[in-house]
Amino acid sequence: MNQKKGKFEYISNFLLTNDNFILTAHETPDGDAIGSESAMYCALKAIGKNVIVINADLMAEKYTFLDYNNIFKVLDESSILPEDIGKYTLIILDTSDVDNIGQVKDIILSKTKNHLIIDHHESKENTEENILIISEASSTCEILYQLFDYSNIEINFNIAQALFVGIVYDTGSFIYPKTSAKTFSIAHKLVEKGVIPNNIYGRIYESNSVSALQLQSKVSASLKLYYNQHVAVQIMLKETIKECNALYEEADAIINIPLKSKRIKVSVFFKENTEGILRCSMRSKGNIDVAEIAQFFNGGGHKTAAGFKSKYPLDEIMVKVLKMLEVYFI
Ligand SMILES: [Mn+2]
Repeated sequence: MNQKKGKFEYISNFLLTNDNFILTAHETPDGDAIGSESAMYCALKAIGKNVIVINADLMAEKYTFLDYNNIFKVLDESSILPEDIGKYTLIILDTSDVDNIGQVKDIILSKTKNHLIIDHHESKENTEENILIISEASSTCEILYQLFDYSNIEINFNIAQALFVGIVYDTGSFIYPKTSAKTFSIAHKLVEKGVIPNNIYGRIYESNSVSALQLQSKVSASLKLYYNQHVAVQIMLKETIKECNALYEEADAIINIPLKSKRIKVSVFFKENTEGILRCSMRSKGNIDVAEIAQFFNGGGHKTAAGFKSKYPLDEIMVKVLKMLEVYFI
């Protein structure tokens, strides 16, 4: 607890006493990643700081309402970085693994003065003051609320709305395992700031494109069941994304569908992005630790939600992952 307080103090003091910040988050940024960046941007601007937001990937259309000032940038060859980038601090949000920030690692992290990490994914014990990881927090947004509160940064409506999106997204609307009394108490305070939960629901869950619906239908058709119907496997190839004229990130919720069946204990989703890079995402119920499997393949996550980038071809990695799950079902 004291160590946590020490880190809040260090990071809070760091934010107040430094002037130039670049914010980033993990590749294919989700609701918590975008919510964290948006909230941190607004908070730092409110205390007079210079802030840039740059991600490796484009955000899904449904989150663009959180880009209040139209400042979110995607890093590419034509990106114009500040000449004095050596005076900036990179703040990495919602991942503690610098290999998850895509090109930002090589193009930005290597040039900035220093960096901070704020995250809630399981990770190795760390004592560095610039790394704040609270793995019991439901979301990075939940940590940011506490950090702003600690730093006496006023939570205005825009900050509240961004934080609420991150919390709703990462808790699956207040139902995933890390949803705690603290999560609800923070959500309560955000709603008091004017956030309308039903409005957020509509924006996050009722704003998908028709392409996303078609993609879901094709991916669902790939469903195969293993281990006496306890494990569901779905596959999305890059051709499928193209056929549907959809975006890679529009597939992010498909993994949750199989778990709606009582019998399914693990949902595995092998998905290629449009460049053909293969990722394996896993979700589980109860005591099945998919983070352990993800870590074995150099990925990470939480006990019931984890993933990794595969360096093996699809057929090979599928066999390996199923083999590792076998112990739970024999
Ligand atoms: Mn998160």
